[in-house]
Amino acid sequence: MKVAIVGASGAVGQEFMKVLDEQNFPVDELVLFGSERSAGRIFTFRGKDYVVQLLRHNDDFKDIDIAFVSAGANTAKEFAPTITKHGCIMIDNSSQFRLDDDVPLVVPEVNPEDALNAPRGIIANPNCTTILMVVALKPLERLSHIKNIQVATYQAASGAGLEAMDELALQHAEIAFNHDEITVRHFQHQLAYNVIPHIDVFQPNGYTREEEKMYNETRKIMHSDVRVSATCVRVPVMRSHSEAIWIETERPISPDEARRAFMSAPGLVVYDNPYTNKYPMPLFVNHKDPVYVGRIREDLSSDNGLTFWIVGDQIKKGAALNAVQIGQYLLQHGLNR
Ligand code: 2RA
Repeated sequence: MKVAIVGASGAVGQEFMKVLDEQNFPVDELVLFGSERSAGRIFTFRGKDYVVQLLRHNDDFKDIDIAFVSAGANTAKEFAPTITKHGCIMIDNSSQFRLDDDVPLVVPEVNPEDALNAPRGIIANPNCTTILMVVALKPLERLSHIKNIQVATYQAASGAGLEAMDELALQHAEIAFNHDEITVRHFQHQLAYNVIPHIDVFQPNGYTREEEKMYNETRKIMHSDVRVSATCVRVPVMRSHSEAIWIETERPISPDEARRAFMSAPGLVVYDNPYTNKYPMPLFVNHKDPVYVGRIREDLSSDNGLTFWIVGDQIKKGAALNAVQIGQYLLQHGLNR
C-alpha cells in the first residue's frame, strides 16, 4: 500500500505514524504532506526518514491508496478533490465532511459497514468525544434502544493541538514559580488550575459547536433518533478525554447487564470497582487503545436510566487509531482503487 499522511507534523499526524507502525499496517510507501510551515521537516517511520512535502494541487496523490488527513476543515475542503481525483481514499479527521449525506462517518466498533459506501472517496473520522462515547453506547443499544443521552465531557488540552499542550505545561510551570503573568494563547482563559466550559463556537441555541457535534454525529453513526444534550468542558489534562454519560433506554438496563455487555464489546475495557478505587482516570489511559468504562450504576433520576464514566486517549482512539482502523476495515473488505 502507498499511504499518505496530510498534516504530518500535527499531534494527530504524528500519532498516525505511531499507530500505523503499532498496527503493522501494510505501508509499502509513505508520503508526508504539510503546510508551508512544516514542509521540509523530517520524520522517521520504521527506521526510514521521510521529508514533509508541501501539499499542492497537482498529481502527487496519483498512486496513493489511502490518505490519512488531519489538517483542519479548510484544508480538507480545499484539497479533497486533489487527494481523491485519482482514486485515493481520503480518511479525514476534520469536521468538514462529517454530516454530508454522501460521506460516511465511521467508528469501526459501531458502523464499519458504512465505510464501504464512500461515493466521493471520502470517509469522515468523527469528533474525538463522539468516537469515545459511541464505542460505549453500541453494546447498550443492542440491549435496548437509547432514547436520550446527557453527557458532560472533561476534555484534554490535546484537543486544541500540540501548542495547547505545551501552553498548559508552561502555565503550570509559571504558577509553580509564582509568575504574575500566566501565558494564555490557545485557551479563552487560563487552563491550569481551572476548567473552561467553552470548546469551539457558541451557537444561537446556547450550545457550542463541539456540543452540537455530539448530538449530530452520534445520530448519524448509530443511525438513531437519539437525543443528546452535551456540555463540553476543557480541563487541565494533557491528552485523554473523560465523559460522564447518562442514558435513558426503552427498557431498564441493570448495571450488571450493562457491565456484561461492556465486557464483551470490542474496543472497551471495564475498569470498575470504586470500593477499591478502580475507575478510569485520564492520567492512566494516555497512549492506550481502548476506551475505559467505570462508575457503572443506575441513574436515580430516571426509571430507565443508567449512568457511567468513560475515558479514552483523544489523540489515539479519539483520532488516529480510529482512522487507521477504518483503513484496516477497508483492506479486509478489498479496498480497490
Ligand atoms: C477538542 N474535540 O477536544 C475537539 C477537537 N479535537 O478540542
